Amino acid sequence: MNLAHGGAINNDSGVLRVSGCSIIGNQAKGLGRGYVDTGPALNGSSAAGGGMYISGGEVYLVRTLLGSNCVEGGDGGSGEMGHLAGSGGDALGAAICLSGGSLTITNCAVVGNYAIAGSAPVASRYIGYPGTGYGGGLYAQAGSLIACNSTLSDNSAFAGVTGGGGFGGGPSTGGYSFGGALAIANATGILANCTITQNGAFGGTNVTRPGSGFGGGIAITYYGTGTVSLVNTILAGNLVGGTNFLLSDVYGIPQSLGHNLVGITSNAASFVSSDIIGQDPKLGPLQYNGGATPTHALLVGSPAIDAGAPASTPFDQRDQPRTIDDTGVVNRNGSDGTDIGAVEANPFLALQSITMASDSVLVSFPTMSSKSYGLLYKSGLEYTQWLNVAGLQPGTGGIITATNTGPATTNTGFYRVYAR
Ligand SMILES: [Ca+2]
Ligand SMILES: [Ca+2]
Repeated sequence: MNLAHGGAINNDSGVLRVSGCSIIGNQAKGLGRGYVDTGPALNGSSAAGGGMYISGGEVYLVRTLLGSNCVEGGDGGSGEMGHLAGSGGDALGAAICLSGGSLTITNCAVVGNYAIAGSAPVASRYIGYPGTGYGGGLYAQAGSLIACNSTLSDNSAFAGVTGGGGFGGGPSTGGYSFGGALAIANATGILANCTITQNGAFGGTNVTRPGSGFGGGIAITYYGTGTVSLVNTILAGNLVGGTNFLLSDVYGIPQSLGHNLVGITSNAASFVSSDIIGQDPKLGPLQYNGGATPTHALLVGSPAIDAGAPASTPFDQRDQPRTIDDTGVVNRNGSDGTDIGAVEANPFLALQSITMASDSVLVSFPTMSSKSYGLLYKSGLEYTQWLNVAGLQPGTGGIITATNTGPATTNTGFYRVYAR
């Protein structure tokens, strides 16, 4: 098969625990084919798991960033007249391909990964078929997947392109792709308190018949028997592309365990009354908002705030406290004040950490996006004035850090933060 498996890690048995790591910029690439002047053309090979391939055992990822990994199917070759052109190889799971065993992801970010299926030759005489892209972030072919307090953002699944054939072969169709963030085939998936946004599934280009993308966020492939269950999860702002670019968050029918926020779905009936359908989750940009991995903070007015079910963990993706019941927001749909998604908004102003870096002092605190924050400092508690340092900084919805330059050489220092 010449199947390329696992750009960085390949796990087929045993227990693997990965904590506090970055799995970045790895690649699994299938073999591409060129011209064959006698006999049939050759197919490009498939590739699986740009960052990690799991065929068995138990894998636990904690506080780990999976970023900019790529899985790429090989291009099909062309051959002499009278033979079909070769087909492009499939691309299976840009960050991780799970084909057996179990994968548990906690407090992780799966961001900026891309699956690119192989192309059929552009100038072939007879039809070659482009490869299919599965899972711009994760592809769960088989086995069991659990993701909790994690962000899947900016991942893309691209189908193979084809130029079609001449001489009666006719133009074939551009390829298909499934699941910009996550594709599920025969696996069982459970997503709890995850944020899945800004992912895309894109069909392959073709002059006359472009392919299609299915499920910009999550796709449950039509030929599989897999299921995915969602609770307290944001699934919004994802895209599919082919002939047109459209917002599309889920393809197939997920199982709702309640309290999800889903943007665009053609299967709204599969959701339950505590789910929020068709609303903008009001997310901040992907960035470090405290913690080991990047997140999308909740902006003020987000319908995800205080709309979740009681959480299964006492912390969010950033290891910040959960649940925080915002006294200024009425709890929705029977929520206890837990937020939907990977991040718990914190409206209560308090210093979170004070650390020294060279001669400066770094002071961190939680913020809301509607306010600006200032830092006050004095070197002793008596007979000195509070000094304004670091200027006013806009809140982001996450943890921000103000820098007091210079005073780390003094023995004592006191800090207060204020909002306005
Ligand atoms: Ca809350
Ligand atoms: Ca509340």
